[in-house]
Amino acid sequence: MAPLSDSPAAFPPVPLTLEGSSLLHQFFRFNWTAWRACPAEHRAQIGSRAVAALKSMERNSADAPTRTGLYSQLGHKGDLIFVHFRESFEALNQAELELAQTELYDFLELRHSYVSVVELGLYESTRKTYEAASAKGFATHSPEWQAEVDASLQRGAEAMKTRLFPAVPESKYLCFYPMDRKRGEEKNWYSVPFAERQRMMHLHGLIGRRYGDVVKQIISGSIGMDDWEWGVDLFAEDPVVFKKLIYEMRFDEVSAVYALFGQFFLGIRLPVEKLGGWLEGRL
Ligand code: 76R
Repeated sequence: MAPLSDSPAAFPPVPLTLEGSSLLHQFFRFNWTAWRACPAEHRAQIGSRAVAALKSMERNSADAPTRTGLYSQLGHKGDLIFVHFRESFEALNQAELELAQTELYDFLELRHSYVSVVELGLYESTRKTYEAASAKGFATHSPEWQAEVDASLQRGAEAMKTRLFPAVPESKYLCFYPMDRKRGEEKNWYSVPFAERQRMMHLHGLIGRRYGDVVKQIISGSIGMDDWEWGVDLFAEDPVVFKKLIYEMRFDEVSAVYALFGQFFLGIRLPVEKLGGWLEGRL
């Protein structure tokens, strides 16, 4: 069978994706002035109650995977970052509401947030999936064609379960930023033929893989959910690795020509049990 053309009728331009955990990033400024104005015994009580509440937010039980990561943030953009990974948007909103019930919340000023869902882009297998469905003689977007595609996605979701619903990595450093693919008059990612995008994403993956043992990357999609198209979470033991990886990627076509970036946020992992010390100025 001849390869499918890139014409939209034969081959949808959108790559298949698998979606997993719902993600909420919250960036807070801590009101140190109000905190210091609070009597010491009151502070101790608020702190220990917050630790108790946040512990169950961090993990379901002592040996369960981390589902909310707390970070001490560097710079003026904020002081505390909460990264919530949940199985649904309801559960995410529940975590948000629970946090708001703590007395500690009275000292937190929400400076920024980001809502997204873990996304695995399937540039490599999309073509095969579409071609296999068409090879059976099904017209693109017909119910039979859609059933083939859905079955393939179902198998993918099963195989990728742990990547779709990851724990928050325990790495010491977090780097988060949102990004878009360009939709300019001259350079528009969304009008580039599929095969060309697939080629570029393949090269992107090759660079990324060289950093695979020092960086854990979690890409989340946010089209229709927040102001940018993707959220990029990078986790590493050495923050310089973020700079090296992102610098190298700037020279890669898909970033050099098609990427637009939002604000960058950097945090140092703060296990909840250390929050009491943090509130007294100790990392
Ligand atoms: O998921 C995979 O491992 C498969 C290959 C792969 C995809 C599909 C991959 C690998 N990425 C994918 C998708 Mn990525 N990634 C970024 C950035 O700062 C920049 O210039 C770009 C920000 C980094 C640092 C990074 C790192 N990636 C995406 C997408 C979705 C695009 C789409 O679908 O059009 C975006 C926006 C994006 C951006 N990527 C990797 C990494 C790393 C380190 C890897 C290798 C992971 C590994 O193999 O362990």
